[in-house]
Amino acid sequence: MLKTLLIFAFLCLCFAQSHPVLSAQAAPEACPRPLPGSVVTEPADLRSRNGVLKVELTAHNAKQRDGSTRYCYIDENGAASPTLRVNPGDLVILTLRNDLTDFSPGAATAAHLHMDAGKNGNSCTSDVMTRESTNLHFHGLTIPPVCHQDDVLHTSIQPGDAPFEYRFRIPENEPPGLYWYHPHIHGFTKEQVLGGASGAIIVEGLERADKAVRGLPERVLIIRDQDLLNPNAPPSKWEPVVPKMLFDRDGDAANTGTGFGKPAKDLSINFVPVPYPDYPPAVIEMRPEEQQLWRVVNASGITYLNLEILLGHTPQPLGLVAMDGVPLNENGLPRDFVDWQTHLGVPPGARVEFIVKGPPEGAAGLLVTKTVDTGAGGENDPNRAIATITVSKDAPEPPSELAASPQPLPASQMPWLGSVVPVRTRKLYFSEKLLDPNDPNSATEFYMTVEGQTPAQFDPKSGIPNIIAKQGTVEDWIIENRSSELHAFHIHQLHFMLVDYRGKPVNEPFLRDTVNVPYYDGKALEYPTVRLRMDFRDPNTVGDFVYHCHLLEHEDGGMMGLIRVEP
Ligand SMILES: [Cu+2]
Repeated sequence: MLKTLLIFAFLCLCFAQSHPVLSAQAAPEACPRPLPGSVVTEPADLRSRNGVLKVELTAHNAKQRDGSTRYCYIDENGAASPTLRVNPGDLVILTLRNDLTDFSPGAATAAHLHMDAGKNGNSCTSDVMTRESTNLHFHGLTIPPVCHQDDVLHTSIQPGDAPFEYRFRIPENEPPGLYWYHPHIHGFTKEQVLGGASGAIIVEGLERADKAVRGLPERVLIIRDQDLLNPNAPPSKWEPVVPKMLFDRDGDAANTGTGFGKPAKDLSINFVPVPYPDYPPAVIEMRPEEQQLWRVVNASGITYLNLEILLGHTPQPLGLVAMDGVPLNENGLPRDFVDWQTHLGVPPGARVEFIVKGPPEGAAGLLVTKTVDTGAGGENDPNRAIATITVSKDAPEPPSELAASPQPLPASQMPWLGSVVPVRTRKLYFSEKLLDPNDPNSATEFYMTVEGQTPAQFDPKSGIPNIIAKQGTVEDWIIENRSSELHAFHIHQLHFMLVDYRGKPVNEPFLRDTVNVPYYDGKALEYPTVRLRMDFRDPNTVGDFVYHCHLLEHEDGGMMGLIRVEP
């Protein structure tokens, strides 16, 4: 009898394997997500061993009943969007397999086109960028912009291509902190990132740079955005004002200027959705008055965050220690430096790492994002809850904890960026143009232009750099915003220092890789600007790479430029 059963089981297995329909039915749901109101859990941690982090990721997507498409990275153990934990000097060997499907109407034709176009089968030079192409950008890391490392200009992996190997070394001098990975296929980045294609990278050792975080339990929180689950719902009755619902030129809910109303996108925290209009908060469990390090990525496609933790109506102190992957005391501020704030603005793409103290026993906190004024042409980012912070003595601890008595990080060998004289100053500007100037609802073209050049949407095929810089130098870039909405300037491969904001010196004593450029209000005599000190000293910055707005519909729409750093 047993033998018969075994044979039967074997037959079933063979049958299932040769009949994709059957095996598909048995397959688990692709890109599953927690329900609204769920407890926030940490992504799985993948740690390097003996100086090597080996990981196999597959990019999946799945069409939902509501018409949206989810994207996810699944590793060889089945974990979704794992956190890659590396030390400076480690070798990363990451293979990426593309299992994406183009679910758009007319997809079959597009698929055939790409199979012809991508015939050379070389993911380094395929140049084919379609809805089902993918690749990876390692946001914030100073690694070379070349194929198999951090090239996004030509590297494109198609479904059916052999698994593609990324192989790079984390620089010995990479500052410890929070970085992230996401696809960067020109024209289709927004769709994949909104769908959930992103994950965290941690360069270990923040506790070596800043004593204040030693021994703290740490949490990785990835805040993503996605299309509204309830786009037609009226705002919740508790909202004090019901603003007029307008749409911006991208088709998203426009900035109402009230802090209320329909947001452009829903948010999620570690994939727990917090949908409009009631924003049922996710749940973060802590022990009473426990201190933790929260490492937050704004992995949104277009949503600005302005994070605050409320206890009752009182904003709680947030102890900022690192931004965009760089400790705030990188430039020699005290070894235990903490910048205590009550709210933290985080543009799309940026990261903040801060100390949080849990509410006292019997109380609950609320993690919220406060409204961000994105300008008359910007999207609506209203006030809304993200997660309640509940406390109990036996709340589970996060799986990772920073070392309690590490070797202090040696001081940086490089002179501080703020004290280096720039070799030149360049001016670049963000602008937008309606295709039909008489029709405010016509499509928008997005530009990022070097002053003196003709505004043009980024053309990945052109290969002609907009800027040529020399490795070993430092330059000042003035970024101007001639449009009526906020943009987030980001450059690959390097960090910069914010020198002036709106023409006023700020000389921030720390570094960023993503910064807000304030919008033009239509009245001021001059367009608003920021001045950035750009650091091309590292040999890893040699090559061709991009700078762009990190609001992904702007980036996909052409608000991007090409820089060549010559050796
Ligand atoms: Cu933008």
